[in-house]
Amino acid sequence: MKFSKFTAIAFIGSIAITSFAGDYTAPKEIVTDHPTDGWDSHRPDSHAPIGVMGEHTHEKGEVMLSYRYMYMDMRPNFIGSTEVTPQQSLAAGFLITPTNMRTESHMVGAMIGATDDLTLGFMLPHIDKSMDHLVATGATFNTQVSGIGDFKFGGLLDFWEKGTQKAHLNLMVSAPTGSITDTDFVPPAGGPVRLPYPMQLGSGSWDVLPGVTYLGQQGDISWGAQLLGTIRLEDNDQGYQFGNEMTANSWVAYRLSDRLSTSLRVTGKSWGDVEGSDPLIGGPVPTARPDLRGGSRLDVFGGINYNFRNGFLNGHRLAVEAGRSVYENLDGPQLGMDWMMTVGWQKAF
Ligand SMILES: [Cu+2]
Repeated sequence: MKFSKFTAIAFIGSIAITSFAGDYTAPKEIVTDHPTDGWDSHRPDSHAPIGVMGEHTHEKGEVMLSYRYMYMDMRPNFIGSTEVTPQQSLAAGFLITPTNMRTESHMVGAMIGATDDLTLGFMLPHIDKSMDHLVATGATFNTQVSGIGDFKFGGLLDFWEKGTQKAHLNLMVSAPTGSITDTDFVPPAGGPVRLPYPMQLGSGSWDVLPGVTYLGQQGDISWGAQLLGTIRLEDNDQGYQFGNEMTANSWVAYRLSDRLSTSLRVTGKSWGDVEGSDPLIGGPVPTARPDLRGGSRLDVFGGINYNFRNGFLNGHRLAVEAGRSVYENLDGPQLGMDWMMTVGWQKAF
């Protein structure tokens, strides 16, 4: 997996080059076939970078389907804002430490314009997680889990529009459809045990995801900001709840043509420790400790949106975004986020 990040960069680069090549003969000035005085929903950057969710709304009667592939690579461990080696993580009082975690997610989504001001949204992920460990004896082992995550649904409510700027409220809910009782074979335990908190697929609780999103366009530039919370409404049936979360996204995008835009995004995220505990989650490993789950971090992403404007794929959108963490402060030892990417397809009908 060592050269995966270069694979990602190469992938983005090749999309960019292909797209630039495709647009090379286009006239210098951007000619849009959708002239509008207000918000232009047809430009490539009228959708935020693909790693942002719930960032645009639809007009009454519009339906949009989407698919996102997400990959996240987490390493190394942090104690506070200091990176630590696996040996230093063990020295903090553990017999086992995680060394790397990889999360893959396939997410299908639908959006429906119920009225001109209310868009309904639905998202269901399928998640694969894999975690590598080092034991104090020098042995290593891996655990894996795979399945459906939490189903998210709700509404996006437009409440403000002025010229080419607008804002909406995010009013989503997360249902506990992801498992929180997954097990895998753990060699030091000599058998299958319940996997620790970060390896479970869902929160186990009903959560609300309130937020507010602001968007603007001017000339070839567009920008946006979004504040999103995750509030756990209850303890799950295993006796705990994950920490509440707060995410602040801000981005700017540049429209290179009627089809192609590039973006830069900065995201700050903060999340709490696990409250309560699952009596079946244990072992001398930091991931089993409810008080070593919280943290905050700052991520920076670069992205590309591409809007097919003719031919067989007319109206389809493809987008890719990749980034890495530039600052982390974790209750640790806890694995930090090294890099992640999202590739997405969207089509409105
Ligand atoms: Cu949409």
